[in-house]
Amino acid sequence: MTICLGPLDSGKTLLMKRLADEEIDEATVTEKTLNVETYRVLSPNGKFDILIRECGGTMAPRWKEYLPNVQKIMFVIDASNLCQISAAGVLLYTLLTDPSLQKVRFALVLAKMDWSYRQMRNEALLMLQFTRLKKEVKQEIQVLEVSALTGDGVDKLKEWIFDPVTLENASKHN
Ligand SMILES: Nc1nc2c(ncn2[C@@H]2O[C@H](COP(=O)(O)OP(=O)(O)OP(=O)(O)O)[C@@H](O)[C@H]2O)c(=O)[nH]1
Ligand SMILES: [Mg+2]
Repeated sequence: MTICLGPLDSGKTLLMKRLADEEIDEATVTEKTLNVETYRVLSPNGKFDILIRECGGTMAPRWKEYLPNVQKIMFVIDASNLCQISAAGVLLYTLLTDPSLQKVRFALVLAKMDWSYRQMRNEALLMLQFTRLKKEVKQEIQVLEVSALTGDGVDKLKEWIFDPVTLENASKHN
């Protein structure tokens, strides 16, 4: 199972809608995810699909209930809102140090890149102390930049989600 987590308003729902091939434009509105929402995401070759769950930011204290059987975590951060970064860092660190998540693969998804200026990616990673964090934790963390609004970077994220090697390992575990 792949799960999509991240702080409040970081852009999870719009990104999940984009991954689920829903129509998205400037007028698309999202509701706060107060619970858990499941999305069906089609593989790039269109041959199969998987289900991905989004847990809303408001329920961060209860994320743990949804983590058994999770092989991949997409952790979504709003790259255009650096004020939120420290909260995001605390949530991410809590997940990375959780003993039951040591074998999980992480994608750190910098969302809303259409709103961010170029340098913001580096600033976001700096504020997360990402270089240091990566040395301290066992998990592989792939950094991906996306905009759910424009669709930029979404193909790369799909490649990560449907990476054949990790999917194979995941099916062995089940
Ligand atoms: N410009 C821009 N705005 C975005 C993008 N993704 C999300 N937003 C906006 O950011 C706000 C929050 O987006 P959501 O996707 O609902 O955020 P969320 O992470 O699901 O929030 P919770 O479910 O409350 O945790 C909405 O107003 C979205 O339209 C993006 O890629 N670009
Ligand atoms: Mg949501």
